[in-house]
Amino acid sequence: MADPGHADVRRNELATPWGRWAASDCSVTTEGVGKIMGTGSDSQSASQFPQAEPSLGLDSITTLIKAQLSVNLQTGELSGDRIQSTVRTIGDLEGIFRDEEARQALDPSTLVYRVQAFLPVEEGEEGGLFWGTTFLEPGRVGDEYFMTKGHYHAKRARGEYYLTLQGSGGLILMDEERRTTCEAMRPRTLHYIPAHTAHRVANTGESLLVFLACWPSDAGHDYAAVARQGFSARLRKVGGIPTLVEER
Ligand code: S6P
Ligand code: ZN
Repeated sequence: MADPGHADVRRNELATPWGRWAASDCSVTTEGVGKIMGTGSDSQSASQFPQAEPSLGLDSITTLIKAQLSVNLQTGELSGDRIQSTVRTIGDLEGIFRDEEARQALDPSTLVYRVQAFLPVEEGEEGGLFWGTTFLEPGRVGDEYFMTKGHYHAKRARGEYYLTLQGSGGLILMDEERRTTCEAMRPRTLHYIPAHTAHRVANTGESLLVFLACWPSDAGHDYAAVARQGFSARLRKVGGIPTLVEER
């Protein structure tokens, strides 16, 4: 079974326009955080970074800041204060998929994804960080996988991290020159979304795709730019295989 305490950083699976990231392959541990927060009786002082112990089970992490957040690391579910929930159904996603007729043929109440976002400071405030979980259902509209709307950050000079918990999918990235690439998502892949980059996720599997995200509180979301022109490529099922197909 997957060790929930480690997150792999692998950007060498698919080509990216950001050469400096292509060679990285390292890991981030969350076990130290769990140990400090979880037991309370640990003899190590907070200033010592605890050694990772692969045997240590970690089900959730909890913040110590004023607004409380708990993250269930098995399911991705957030609980605590200041959590905002958003739901997107097939009926909400007009103009997002390539095959609008196929979208209209589906029940508009079909759930495509929901997002929980922990907003410990006001949206737009400089210097804070938001944390969220996206739960993206499996399914297709025509040959295109269920996916998020996709956005640039309103402040273009803002990046983001995604960490996959469950399922499989593709993180579709498009820079401001409209060059689109895709990174494979699977449990424990960590994805760095550079500034100035539109991002959306497609679920290419048969089960729920769950990923965590962390982004600056003043980033904002620009959906309009994506709605106007879309991405320059779409993730479609071609010959049974998820394929990034350029738009003509
Ligand atoms: C926020 C972050 C995610 C998305 C979520 C839904 O910056 O990228 O939390 O909001 O995955 O996607 P979208 O494109 O509908 O906001
Ligand atoms: Zn974002």
